[in-house]
This record gives sequence, C-alpha cells and structure tokens, in this order.
Amino acid sequence: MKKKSIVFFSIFLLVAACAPKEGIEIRDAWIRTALQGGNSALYFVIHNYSADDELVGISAEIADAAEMHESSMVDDVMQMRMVESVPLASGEDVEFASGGLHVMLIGVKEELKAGDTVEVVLHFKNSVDIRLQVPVQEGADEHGGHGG
Ligand SMILES: [Cu+2]
Repeated sequence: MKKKSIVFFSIFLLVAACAPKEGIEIRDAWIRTALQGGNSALYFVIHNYSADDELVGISAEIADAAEMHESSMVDDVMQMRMVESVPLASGEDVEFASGGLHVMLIGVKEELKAGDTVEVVLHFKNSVDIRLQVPVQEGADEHGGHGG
C-alpha cells in the first residue's frame, strides 16, 4: 500500500502589513457659514503620499470665485495675499487653517448654513482632480475686513 505523503506547503508571502497609501488625501475639510453674496472660506489638511506635487487651483460652483490665500501677521496687522499654487512635498501635511493658508469662496450664490454640504474640486499639477463634499460649519469670521 502506497503511503501518500502529504506535503504541507507553507507559503510565506512577503506582504507589507499595511499597503502603502498613494496619491493625495484630504482630511478635516470644512467651509465657514456665509450669507448669500458674502464670502466664505474653505479649510482642510492635505497629505501627499506620492511624489512632490502642487495644488494649483480650486473650483466651487457655489461661489463666483475660489482663490487660494495666505494670511500672515505683518506689524500686528493681518495681511492676505493670493497664492497661485501651493507646493505639496512628498510625505508632508499642508494645513489650510484660520490665520494661514485658506481658500476664499468669493460671492457665494446662496446662504451657507451649518449642516449644508458644498461640492468643491481641487486641481493639482500632477495628480488627478479631487472632488469633495465639504460640510458647512460655524466658524469665526476672520474675513470681516477682507473685502474679497
Ligand atoms: Cu482670504
């Protein structure tokens, strides 16, 4: 009688415990409440898991224009300048937050109330567009004297 030998193959695959993420991730996005015709601001954090890239623009149908701005204190006065593109270094977080980088939504076409959702599209130099549904939240109005 032939003895069947059963061979157990233990196959060890070298699998990374956690597959590396790729692309660009946006988190903690929110938009400040605003009245119709007024200005609002969009904030978020970007993490770039890929090679160096740049955020080159933002589209938001809800507003007449969406511009990237950077606030900074100059001689105790908050100043803002428009930014054409924002470098996204590989592996780095870039934060759009009150008092720093932000996206101005100029001339919103309808009132933005807390709990609403607004669609925005982020454009990159190398990566494909990212479409986001962003919640509207109450927030301090840092743009009181901004004028657009
Ligand atoms: Cu601004």
